[in-house]
Amino acid sequence: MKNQKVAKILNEIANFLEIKGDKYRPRAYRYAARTVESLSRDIKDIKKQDKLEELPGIGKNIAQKIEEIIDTGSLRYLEDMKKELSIELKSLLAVEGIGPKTIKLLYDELGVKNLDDLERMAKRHRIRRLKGMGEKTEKRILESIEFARKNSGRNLLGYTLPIAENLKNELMLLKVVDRVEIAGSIRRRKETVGDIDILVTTNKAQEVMNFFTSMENVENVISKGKTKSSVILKDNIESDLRVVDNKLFEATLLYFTGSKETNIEMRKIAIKKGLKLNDYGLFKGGKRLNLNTEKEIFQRLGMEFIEPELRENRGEIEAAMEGKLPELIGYDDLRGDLQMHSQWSDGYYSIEEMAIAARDWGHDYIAITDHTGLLQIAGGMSEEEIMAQTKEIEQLNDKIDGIKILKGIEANIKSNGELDVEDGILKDLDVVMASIHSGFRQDKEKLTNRIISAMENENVNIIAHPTGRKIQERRAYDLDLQKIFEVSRETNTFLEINSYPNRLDLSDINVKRAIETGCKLVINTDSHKKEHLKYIKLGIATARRGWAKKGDIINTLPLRRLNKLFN
Ligand code: DGT
Ligand code: CA
Ligand code: CA
Ligand code: ZN
Repeated sequence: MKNQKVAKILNEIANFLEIKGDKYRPRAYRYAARTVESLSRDIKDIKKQDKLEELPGIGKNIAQKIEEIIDTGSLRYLEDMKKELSIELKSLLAVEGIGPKTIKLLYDELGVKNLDDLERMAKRHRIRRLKGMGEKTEKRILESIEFARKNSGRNLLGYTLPIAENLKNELMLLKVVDRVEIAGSIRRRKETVGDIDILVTTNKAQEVMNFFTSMENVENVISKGKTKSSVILKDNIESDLRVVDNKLFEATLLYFTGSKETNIEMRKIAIKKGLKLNDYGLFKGGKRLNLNTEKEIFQRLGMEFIEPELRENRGEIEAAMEGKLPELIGYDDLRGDLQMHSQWSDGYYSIEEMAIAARDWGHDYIAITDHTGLLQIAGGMSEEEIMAQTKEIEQLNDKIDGIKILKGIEANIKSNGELDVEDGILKDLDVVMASIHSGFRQDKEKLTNRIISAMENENVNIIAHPTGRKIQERRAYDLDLQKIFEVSRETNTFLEINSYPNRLDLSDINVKRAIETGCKLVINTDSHKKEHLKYIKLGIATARRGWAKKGDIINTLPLRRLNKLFN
């Protein structure tokens, strides 16, 4: 977490410097950020050993800034720059097609500081007149402002969950604390979350509040009360802590897990049964019923237990009333991971290192799916390299016990729908993934047909990150998804749930639609480092939020049956 945070701050400095018109330093900070991001060791340890300056791209000046970030959780230099410019960089960057250079132009020429300014200027057609902008760009900016508004201020689940779990662990260590649970959108595993909601039971509320508001990771205390406190963490996210009676714990947990919409529907059902539901439990005629678990409360309302991931008022209440909820895929049900990268393209580790890490994680099989020729920036492999890699994998399979490495590839779907690797090579591989990495802006029909052509290639097994969206960064390509789901089912080409924190692609809603169409899906991490293998949990969470059962996901199968499916 520390490494990521340091890298984030260094990148932010680069952005601000760029807006100030600095020519060279932005590049230096970005380079340093990349160095920190790709470290396999904790930056704190490197600092302790006084070896920061030995890292590539990190000189005395940047090393001092990193030390300040590690020591204090923030950086004076950046805070000053933020005050000086008062530009809402994060939300502006969330607008599609806008980078630091454009923000500088918009600020210098039109005084744009935030999304409202941007929208006003676009509507007045002031943007199209700027150098290098044009009518099309202006239109695209207007279209994606809503997207940016919706996203700014929210945090990726994948980066917030570990912070929340750390808080939970720290609170559990307190002797006076009995039970701790993360609630809210994190418990529901929503892809982005607004804050970290935590619930505890204790008979020493004051002591817990004192601890919570003075933890090392607290930047700012917003409020401190007997049963409720809120703080801003140094990770730049708010956390709310609520203390309840032991007996009320699960009733309150039910309420604080939400979603708000689900809560409202459940309250209506209670009313229909002559009961009242609130954050203290279920009441009849003013008297609290002695129901102390979520399960008991659901049961008394005539419903099946609804897993937190389903509580979004998307039909789960009706299904629970009718006893028709699916039995969701479990967090331990996967046997393998079919997308990851090695040093053969843009991964950080050798195939052997990835395989051993995956085995230790508990997988029975993995596929190594490096990029191919067209993707030069990601070190795409030539056909000779693909064949050489195949040999290496065969040797490793003889050498390493306890995991089977499948020979895979992530081929590019070219703008005409063909792949950038010959069929003669693809047919000898175990797993062929195809995906779009360029030409995102084609029209809906072209993009849809590109993916369909790839699915119709009999060598292709999986379409990776099918919609190309990046949360808070890039909208999905314009696709006729329903058609893609149908062809996926007919051709037995499996769509991926990519588990990477900013992808989660297919999304929960699209997973549900795909399954309703009869598609089978695959959950992969797209790991570029062994440290990414853990993101598989996010993919599983997305599958669960999309109502997926174990049988809907092909990598729950043992290898023999999986291979049959691919042939
Ligand atoms: P977030 O933080 O925006 O990602 O979403 P949540 O769902 O975590 O929302 P949050 O933190 O505002 O509140 C936590 C839970 O508390 C929410 O999921 C349901 C419950 N809650 C909050 N406000 C209301 C409300 O006005 N009515 C009802 N019925 N429940 C509420
Ligand atoms: Ca929340
Ligand atoms: Ca909250
Ligand atoms: Zn990819």
